[in-house]
Amino acid sequence: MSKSPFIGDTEFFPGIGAIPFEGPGSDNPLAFKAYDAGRVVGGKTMAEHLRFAVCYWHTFHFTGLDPFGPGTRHYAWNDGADPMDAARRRLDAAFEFFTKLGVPYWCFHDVDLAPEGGSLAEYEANLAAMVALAGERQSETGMKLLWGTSNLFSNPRFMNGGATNPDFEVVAVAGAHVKAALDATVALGGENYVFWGGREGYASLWNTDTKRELEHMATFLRQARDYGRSIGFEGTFLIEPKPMEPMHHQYDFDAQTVTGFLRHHGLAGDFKLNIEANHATLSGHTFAHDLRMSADAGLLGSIDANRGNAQNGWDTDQFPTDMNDCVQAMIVVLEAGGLGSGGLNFDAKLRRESTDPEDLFIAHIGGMDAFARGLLIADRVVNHPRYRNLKKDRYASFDAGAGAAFERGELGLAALRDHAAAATEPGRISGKQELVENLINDLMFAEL
Ligand code: XUL
Ligand code: CO
Repeated sequence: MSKSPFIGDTEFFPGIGAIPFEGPGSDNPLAFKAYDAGRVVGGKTMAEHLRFAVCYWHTFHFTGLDPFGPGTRHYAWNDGADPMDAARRRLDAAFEFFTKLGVPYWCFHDVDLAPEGGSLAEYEANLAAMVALAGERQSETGMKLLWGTSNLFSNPRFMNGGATNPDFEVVAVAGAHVKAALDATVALGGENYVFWGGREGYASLWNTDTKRELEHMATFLRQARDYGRSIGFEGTFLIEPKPMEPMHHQYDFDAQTVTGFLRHHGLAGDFKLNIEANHATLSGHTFAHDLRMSADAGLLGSIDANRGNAQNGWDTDQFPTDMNDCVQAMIVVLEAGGLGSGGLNFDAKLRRESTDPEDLFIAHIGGMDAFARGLLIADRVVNHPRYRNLKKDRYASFDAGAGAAFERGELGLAALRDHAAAATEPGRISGKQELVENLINDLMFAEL
């Protein structure tokens, strides 16, 4: 592993070194207070549990543009007229950032890494050149790729969708881009491949054949799976649900919708879910709800860690700092047996008003500490007898006798009727919600 404090010729984050773990007593904003990569929790290190990733798009492209004004941050790697030159400088800045922060993984879209250029051939050549360079940077630093993806939503040609575009010519370009992004992901040893269907949905039912578009989506995903497997991709394909924005309605609405779709089309297993906190809340659920539904289906693949703003209705992609969210999320992850080949990718961006170079570090440190604390607290919760027994005891009537026979599907309505007729009126059994809520607060604020 390279010992140099930065990669390439230029240091893009001067004055900031490797972020140390200083523990809860520290008030250094550029140190971890809770994330101690090697600390063992429940038999695995924090690094093994959390598998943090930095995303390329928000971190190295997004300078603060919003619908009311341009970006507010100056990123030196964007300087210069030649887009491939900027791409190479951005890559060096990214690997400097990853290694100083001390995350093991990164994630990218094809067009984050390399400019698209003016033709399909140029797009493929630019991407291949940047992938070769990224491969070198990975071997120099030990960084790994959590997932790759193709951006089928920014280029105006994709305004009506990629895989579900009503024009076959656009579907063909989408296929070419997914092929190139899969090639890139395999070349970089990516452990997963993500589909976020930003424009796979509709703006109006008046002009959309939803039945046909959903069939096209399934066919496209099947072809992507088959191509990926044919070039040696052994990782997990991930669908990232989101209900809306940019479209009025997106087909991958939420975890349960995607689970039903994958099962209906025989794709579950090859495909799992990448749950993003702010997408779950946009669909009217909590982050933990969509994680729980995915885990229950055996399809929890990975997480895009961020948070929304409870007072508005769009995707704000803020860094995750809400401890209730992080604790609940990590409880689901621990109960699911971990994230497998997935990880915690910070699909989060700085606020437009955060303009200091150190803010990128501070934001990620806060997110990593929040999930590290979440892990420590969740580990206590799932091992606490009062928590463990609550659900077990609540369903104990199905463990034996008639309840177990019902679960096996052996009791019809007539048999249920006879059982009820022979029994007395059921008693009221408290749900104990407040008891468990209090327990979680007690465990949250006990010493870590
Ligand atoms: C958009 C979003 C994407 C996906 C990858 O809301 O979350 O960045 O994670 O395309
Ligand atoms: Co995301």
